[in-house]
Amino acid sequence: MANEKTLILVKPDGVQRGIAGQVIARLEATGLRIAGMKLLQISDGLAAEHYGEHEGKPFYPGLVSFITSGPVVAICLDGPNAISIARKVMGSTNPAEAAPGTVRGDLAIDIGRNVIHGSANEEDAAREVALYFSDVELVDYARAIDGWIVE
Ligand code: D4T
Repeated sequence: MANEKTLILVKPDGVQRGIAGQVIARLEATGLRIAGMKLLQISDGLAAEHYGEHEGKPFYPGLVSFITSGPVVAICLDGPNAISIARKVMGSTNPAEAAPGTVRGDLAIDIGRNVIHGSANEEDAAREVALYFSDVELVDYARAIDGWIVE
């Protein structure tokens, strides 16, 4: 099992709706380890760096104005297959297609207000974790329960 780090954002809608704790609890309950976490306001510059791949698409201006519209909670999760495990908990991008039991399936209805971001692959994860966290903000620690989570 490959150990990975992934970048999660509880988007401004999740913070404003007061469901950030629920979202974090669902991710935390998988057993993935929280390596970094903070509340921040995303600047226009950071939004452009984060969502550069979508520049030029019809939904890009709305995406940038939404992600900069209020604070987000940024989380770095660490563990075996962290990227795909977190994506599974998040559910499909469009909440209308997201399975019940997922964050987007249970807590959202609109693709433009889909509560959570998670890195899509290893390359994006490395880039995004470095965008939001400096080395000293990522804490490497063991948990007494680790042996009950990973064989
Ligand atoms: P993020 O990046 O937020 O985790 O979402 P996904 O990885 O699941 O999906 P994405 O990169 O394709 O889309 C980024 C972001 O744009 C919003 N969006 C997307 C939108 O508002 N309208 C659209 O048509 C699409 C495709 C939702 C997520």
